[in-house]
Amino acid sequence: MYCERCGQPIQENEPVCRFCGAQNNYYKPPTDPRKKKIVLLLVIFLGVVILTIGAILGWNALSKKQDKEDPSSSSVEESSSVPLVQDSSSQISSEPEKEDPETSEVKPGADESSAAPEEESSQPEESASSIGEQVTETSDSKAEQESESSAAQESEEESSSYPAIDMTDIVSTTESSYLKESDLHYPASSTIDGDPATGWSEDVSGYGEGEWIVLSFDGTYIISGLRIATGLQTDSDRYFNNARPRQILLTFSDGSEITADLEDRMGYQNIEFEQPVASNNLKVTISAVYRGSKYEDTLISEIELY
Ligand SMILES: [Ca+2]
Repeated sequence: MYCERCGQPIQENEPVCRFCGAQNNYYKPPTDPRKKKIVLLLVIFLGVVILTIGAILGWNALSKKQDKEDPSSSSVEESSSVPLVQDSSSQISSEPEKEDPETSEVKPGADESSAAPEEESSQPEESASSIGEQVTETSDSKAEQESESSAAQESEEESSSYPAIDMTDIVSTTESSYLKESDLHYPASSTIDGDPATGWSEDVSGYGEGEWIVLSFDGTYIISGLRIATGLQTDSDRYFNNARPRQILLTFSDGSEITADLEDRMGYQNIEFEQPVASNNLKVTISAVYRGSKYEDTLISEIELY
């Protein structure tokens, strides 16, 4: 470009001709670089805002379209409010010992369905199948509980259908060993003869821990407890001269066991069971003894079942 007055070459950003001082009619002031930067940032910001709005609108439109196309997504939300699912989580929490890795996943799954409904509707098929599994597991655990409770009921009915034990129901006795001294015998049958002056004495070396007697019945009866007279209760001298059981193990025909600790005194001691037991025999084993001051023979004079 040239000066209109003197014809010398001039630049666009020169306000006047540097040769003649005439005004440059084509003068364009240089743009501020800071303004350029601000404009650029504004453009970028606006672009980001427009893109974000567009993405949100597009996502909502897509979600609505899928909702209309697939009715199962709405049934998922309904399923999540089905009481069965809530039942399953409460049942699980009330029975921690039954909890296994599969059922323990039920609770978090139910939480997710209520906390993130949008995510669920975007994956309707997967969510629906997981709800289906929950319902199936719930019905399984309910069936288990029902069968358990019915088994417990049957067991109770079975127990209550047997009569209470009476001493006349004992038809035979056996023992692991018994003492015979000339004409004096100390068999297990002496524990049920109603005479405290006679009794069963084991006949092994030592104090007879592990020796036992069995009282057999003519059927199955309910035993609620027993009264026992330990040692030989003829008199105080014979009582303390011989050994007395300090602890006995009671074993029933179903294999269940009760351990009973005994006092070291003459007379009857009462052992009442926490739960009555149905059995067709009773095994009494010497677990521990109070030592005799003269002899190593451990005796039981009387046992009464009730
Ligand atoms: Ca006796």
